[in-house]
Amino acid sequence: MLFSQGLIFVVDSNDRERAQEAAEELQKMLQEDELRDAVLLVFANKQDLPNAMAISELTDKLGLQTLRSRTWYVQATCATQGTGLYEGLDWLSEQLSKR
Ligand SMILES: Nc1nc2c(ncn2[C@@H]2O[C@H](COP(=O)(O)OP(=O)(O)OP(=O)(O)O)[C@@H](O)[C@H]2O)c(=O)[nH]1
Ligand SMILES: [Mg+2]
Repeated sequence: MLFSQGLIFVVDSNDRERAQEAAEELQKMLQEDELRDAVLLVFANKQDLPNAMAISELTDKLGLQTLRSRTWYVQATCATQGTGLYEGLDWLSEQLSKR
């Protein structure tokens, strides 16, 4: 069995209607045995849009504060402009190098 060391979860910060669906999908993935030890990087995408959920709101809606023994980080991104992508990957790379 292949165990992943990192999970990158991309969420649309502008899609309030589906934030709950995203949260459920994430929690389901985190229960997978293969992802047991994986660190979690969340790309809070579409942060350029004026009505996008703030990082704190998204963190709350995804239930990240309730995670037990999981290293996680939320990075604000704008995929169309490339903003935040390298910062997030730097964080992930740093976490994996510690292992
Ligand atoms: N403004 C903005 N648009 C983005 C960003 N990232 C992707 N997009 C655009 O979002 C569109 C795709 O929308 P998505 O929400 O990813 O996909 P979807 O078609 O709505 O399908 P779902 O996965 O069901 O939500 C494309 O036009 C992308 O160019 C971003 O950071 N900012
Ligand atoms: Mg969409």
